[in-house]
Amino acid sequence: MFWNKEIECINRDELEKLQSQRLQSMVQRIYNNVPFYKKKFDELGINPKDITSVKQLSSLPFTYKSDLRDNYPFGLCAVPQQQIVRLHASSGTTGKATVVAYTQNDLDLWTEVIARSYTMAGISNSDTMQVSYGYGLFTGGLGAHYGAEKVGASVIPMSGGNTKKQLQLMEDFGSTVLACTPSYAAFLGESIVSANILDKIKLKIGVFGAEPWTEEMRQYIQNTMNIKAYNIYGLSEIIGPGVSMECECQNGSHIYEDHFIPEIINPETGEVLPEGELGELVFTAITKEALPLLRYRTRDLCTLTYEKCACGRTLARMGRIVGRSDDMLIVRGVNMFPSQVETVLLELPETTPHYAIIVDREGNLDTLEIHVEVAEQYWTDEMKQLDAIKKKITHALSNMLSLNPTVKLVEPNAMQRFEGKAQRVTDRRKL
Ligand code: DLL
Repeated sequence: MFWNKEIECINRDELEKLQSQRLQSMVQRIYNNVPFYKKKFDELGINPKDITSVKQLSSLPFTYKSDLRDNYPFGLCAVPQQQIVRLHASSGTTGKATVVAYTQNDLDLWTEVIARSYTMAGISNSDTMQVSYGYGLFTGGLGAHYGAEKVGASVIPMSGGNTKKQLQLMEDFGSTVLACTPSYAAFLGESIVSANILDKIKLKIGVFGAEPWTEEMRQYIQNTMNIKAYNIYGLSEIIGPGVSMECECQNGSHIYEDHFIPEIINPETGEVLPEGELGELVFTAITKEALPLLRYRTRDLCTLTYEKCACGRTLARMGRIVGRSDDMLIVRGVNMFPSQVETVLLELPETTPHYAIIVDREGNLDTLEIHVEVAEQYWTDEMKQLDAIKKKITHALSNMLSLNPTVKLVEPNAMQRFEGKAQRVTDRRKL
């Protein structure tokens, strides 16, 4: 069993003590072993020996994704190459990949936090887990894989894609748990329904993450596949999936604070925000050996609460990621997030969760086009009926966004499906 009650229900004063000890030793380690951090500390006049409490965290410098890129590939590693046993990388839209390294202890830690996560969702050795995240440099596949083995589940290392085979093995092997991105889950769900095999599959739990998804998307997936869907969060730079996970209360995701210290900051000023305020999530990985990042700027926007959860856990909970500070679109001066579009569309029965947002510029004016796929049962050759649907969607989107988008209706199954992370926004203004 990986229900680590001693830690997950820990008294918060005790937790603070543990975090302080770990932070103290981490700060010393990065100062001694990573020239990048030594230089930063020296420039700021910080003596690592003076850092003895988590209360001092906000006085320490941030680490940015650009720091990893500038020190590509291994410049921020705190251990010699001989101790590194695994490398992963995440590719961004621009520039070089972000490389992350693991020692054996880091891999054990990763496996442990995923095992704790799966246990939180009620997954055990009685389950068969289909891992449909990509295996490879992306941390989704292998992360889920080792964690699932640790809880004793029978693991099917499917990787992403080949949807027909996914359904066949799901049926033949009796998969009870599905692990993939929410957008692929939505697609798999639709494929199960259209193949008319819902009564032949045994899925009961889904653990989905790697991209933002809304509560409406959760309902859509749960209803299509008749499962309970859980949110798992993480990022390669901190460890991969398993930085936080939802418990059965599904009221925020518990952060494994014994290893990853969260902060919410104002992304403009860097100032730490009070509990409950929306801002950028920052993590310090206090126990990682190969890549112990200090105050890493995730760019993910969410809230934090330290209130004890109804499940008994005292670990901080993060709200859903509402967007990334670099995902926010400013259209005609108005801030908008793709998740707002998803919320609106999934509340309307006429649409599917497959959509695209296209921002462009005509002259000096931004244009916003939203391509919306019509649900099969609402598609018709009657222009009048389609016009009414379009009007309804435009009205709902305009209300939510305070913008007047041009809505284009797309026929059922015509929008692109994604097997990994979905790419829904095209901003032609930047091209
Ligand atoms: O996506 C790790 C992961 C794999 C998490 C599988 C969960 C499941 P990266 O490729 O480095 O790592 O991307 C990290 O993905 O900063 C968020 O913007 C986004 N993200 C990950 N999980 C969630 C989630 C993996 N549950 C980036 N909700 C993060 C919203 C998420 N966004």
